[in-house]
Amino acid sequence: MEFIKNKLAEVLPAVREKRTTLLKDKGEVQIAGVTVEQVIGGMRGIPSVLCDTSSVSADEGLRIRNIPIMELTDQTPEEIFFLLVTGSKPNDAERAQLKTLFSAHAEVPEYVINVLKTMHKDSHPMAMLSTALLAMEHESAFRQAYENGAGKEKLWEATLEDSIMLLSRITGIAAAIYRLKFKDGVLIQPDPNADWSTNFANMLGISNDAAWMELVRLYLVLHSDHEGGNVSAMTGLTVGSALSDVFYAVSAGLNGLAGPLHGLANQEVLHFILEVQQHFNGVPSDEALTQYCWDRLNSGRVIPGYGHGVLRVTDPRFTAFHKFADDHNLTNDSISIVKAMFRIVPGVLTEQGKAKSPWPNVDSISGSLLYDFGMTEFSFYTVMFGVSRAMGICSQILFHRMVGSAITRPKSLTLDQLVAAANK
Ligand code: CMX
Repeated sequence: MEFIKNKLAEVLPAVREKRTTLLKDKGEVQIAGVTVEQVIGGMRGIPSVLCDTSSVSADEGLRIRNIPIMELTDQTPEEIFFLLVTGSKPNDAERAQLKTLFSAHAEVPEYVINVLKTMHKDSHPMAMLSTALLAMEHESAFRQAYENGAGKEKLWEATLEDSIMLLSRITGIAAAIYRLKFKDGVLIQPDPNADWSTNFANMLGISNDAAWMELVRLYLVLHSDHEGGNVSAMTGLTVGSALSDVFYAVSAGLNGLAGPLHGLANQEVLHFILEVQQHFNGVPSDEALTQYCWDRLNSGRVIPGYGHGVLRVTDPRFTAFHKFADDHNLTNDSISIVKAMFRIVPGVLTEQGKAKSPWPNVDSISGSLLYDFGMTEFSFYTVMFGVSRAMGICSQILFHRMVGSAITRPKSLTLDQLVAAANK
């Protein structure tokens, strides 16, 4: 980890200087106004969160450190983590050291496995993941450093140490959840010499197929970060801004990811697809699927996997997964239904006229790929998302520790105060 610490120490002065100068010289400049609709509508679109790791535009989608995600689909997740935290791609020497950054310390302590084993059999896999992270909080180097009186300038170092420990273990924790809840409970030990995603794919114990390894790698890359305003990142950042350590913060962020309008949508999509498959005893005609979607909308439910708070085009992460399905000739019913949905849902949502974006997001396809390789337990899908998203939340918190951000504290209004402000 020293090589990342050194790299961050190298970039730190310039980042701090940029932020301090901006604050000093332009702190009073107004960059946006806020409408009543935005206050009522989930703060949608208010530019108010600082996030250097990635950005999401309406017309293109995700860029990590200003590189379009479609140009990063061949990377390993460790390389993506390096890019997220340092702002540049690793050189050859750094890439060699990154290879086992997480796997070398991947073993999950026995007490964490015991916590998972004592949870109720009906606990959702996301509740198990979040609990396991919280259970490790007492090991936080950040908490220790803070209690020992480390100054604000130095706290990022312990945040990096915590982040690497959390990420090293999270794949083993996720695999343990999968094997305890859905398989025979026998855990597969990590190989300290394998890279992070290969290890994760192995520990799940689903397949040794090279394409499965490739899918898990791609999955961890595509879900890693999605700027700072989404529910999971924003929650993690808010908790972290109180100088809570990353075990508290990532656990909290994942609790937000577990909602059906956010990361749980991938579970909802598979549920929907299997419902369709069962209802029609296979893949329906486009006409029949169109009617099925209208019936769902008319009963007041959303079409999961479609629409987005920021994106107004097809999510490039959907495109990357779609390409994976094509490249690997995946043609089972669930993939065929995903493709049929892509043909018809944008038209249906446009005709309905409510959703600001009728296009698919990443969740509309990710689960079907996992399903195709034999991971049929779809309540686990958001855990796969969460393992990857932990990288983004940790990186964003690390950035804020590096520049010494303030505690998050927006102002709330009562409904009457809002009415009064609107009528001024
Ligand atoms: N199906 C049906 N209606 C939809 C819709 C969809 N897929 N997407 C949006 N709408 C509706 C909204 O429910 C809202 O209706 P009301 O005015 O009755 O409340 C209206 O269209 C306007 O919403 P919007 O401004 O377009 O979307 P929001 O920014 O409020 O919400 C999101 C974004 C993602 C929550 C919404 O598109 C949605 O519910 N999609 C389905 C769930 C989903 O796929 N979530 C995953 C997103 C990606 C992720 O975070 O993982």
